[in-house]
Amino acid sequence: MIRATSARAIGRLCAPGARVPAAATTTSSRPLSTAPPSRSLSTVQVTQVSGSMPPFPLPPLHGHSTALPPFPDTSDDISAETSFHPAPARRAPNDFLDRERRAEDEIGRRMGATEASVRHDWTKTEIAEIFDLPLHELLYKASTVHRMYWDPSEVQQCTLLSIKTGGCTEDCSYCSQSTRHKTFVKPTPTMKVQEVLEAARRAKEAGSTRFCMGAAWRELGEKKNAFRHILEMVKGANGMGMEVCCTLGMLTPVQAQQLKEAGLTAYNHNLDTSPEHYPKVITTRSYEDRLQTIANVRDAGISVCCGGILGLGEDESDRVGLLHVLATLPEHPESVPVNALVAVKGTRLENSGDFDDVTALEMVRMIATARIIMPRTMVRLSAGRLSFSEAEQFMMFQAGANSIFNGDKLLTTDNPDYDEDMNLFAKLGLRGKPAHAGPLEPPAVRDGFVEVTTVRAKLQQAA
Ligand code: SAM
Ligand code: DTB
Ligand code: SF4
Repeated sequence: MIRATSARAIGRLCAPGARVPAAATTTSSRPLSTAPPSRSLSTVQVTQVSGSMPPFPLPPLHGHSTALPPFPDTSDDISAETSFHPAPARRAPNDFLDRERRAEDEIGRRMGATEASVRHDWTKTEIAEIFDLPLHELLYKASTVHRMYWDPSEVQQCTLLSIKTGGCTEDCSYCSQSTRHKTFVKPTPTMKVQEVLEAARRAKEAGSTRFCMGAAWRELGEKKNAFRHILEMVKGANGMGMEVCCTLGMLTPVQAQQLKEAGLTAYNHNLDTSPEHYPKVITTRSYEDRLQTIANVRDAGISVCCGGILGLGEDESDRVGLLHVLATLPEHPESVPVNALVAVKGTRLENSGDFDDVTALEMVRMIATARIIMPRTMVRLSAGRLSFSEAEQFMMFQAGANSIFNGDKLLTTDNPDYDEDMNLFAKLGLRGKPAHAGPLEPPAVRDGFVEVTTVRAKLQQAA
């Protein structure tokens, strides 16, 4: 099933390089296995689900592993009916850090021959070995890892609104909003609070659960008045029951804290590409500047949304380089947007004409690698969807993408119509993720197909 040359990459997805969580040195109060008998591996419900397929090659249970459900029942769990299974589905807590804490006892997961874990010590070579797998193996692997950590039928829908468009002093070579480029974008003043909240209400009615406000700024800086209004927007959209995200450029620690207090869920701040390629794309700020804002956001307890763009003239080693930076951050981002360059007329990249268009297969390779090395992260299929067919987008969902931007506009460029996306969801059997609800328990976990190895079980085995 796995090529001999790729066995090293596959076999090392979790231990021995796996980060041993803090819980390894402490005594966790979590029971070794909270699985009710019907969930344990020994009941093997394979025959029920596999139908005409050959028996699922479940390994015998060893002393160090247990089918531990990672979604313990708690008062903040939200139940939801699923269309495919009679039992009510359970959800993890919505807070990303809360989910991470609950999983701190976990070393890794296995389903069939596929192993995965949340690691922070990836080397570039290991990531490159995964990235370079034959596409059929990579897709199979990513799809399996996706099912070990997520319910693949659930896709988050986010809506973008540009609350301050154009006139940006940065020189990002791809951007329609930079003053260095003569594009169709006309600089406009910051939108009024009420206008923004009206847009949030419309987004909510259209089924979006995360509302993302973007501003064409290098940094929030000393824009005190605008910031006061933004805090009101965050509070207002949060009060409507939406998750709220902002992307306003660089932030100080104090500004991040104020946004957190106003109810901000996530902050988008992309690294765009590898540290090596970055100076060829942007010269007016450094990679280090971006990492500093990401740290400020993380320290304020806001979920980090950080990803990049394919099509900036980078080569594959830059794509691996970006993934390496993301996967070795102190915490994996809550979400990683993968954008395909929207080549806007008048921008430096549109004019260069040097680069080929990003293909769907390149997107699949990037998304699949992100899914495997950051299994608990939401991977967002972001800008560029208009240039991909439904079948191509389907491949991207199969590769592990579980979030999109919906609505017919991104910030300044077009996105598929809302109705088109709803048709696509219906055709693919996908459904939107509710707001303020954690991810659904993966059916593969619920049905006992995923073996979860925990620190406690390992310690017990050693005793
Ligand atoms: N000014 C803020 C900043 O740069 O962080 C926030 C807005 S900025 C437009 C948000 C992100 O959109 C960028 O970091 C970039 O990754 C992405 N983006 C911008 N223009 C794009 C384009 N033409 N194609 C694909 N992604 C783009
Ligand atoms: C992200 O990674 N992609 C979104 C969001 N974060 C802010 C932005 C895409 C912008 C595409 C170009 C435009 O519409 O101006
Ligand atoms: Fe400005 Fe952001 Fe566009 Fe760069 S990406 S020019 S910082 S709006």
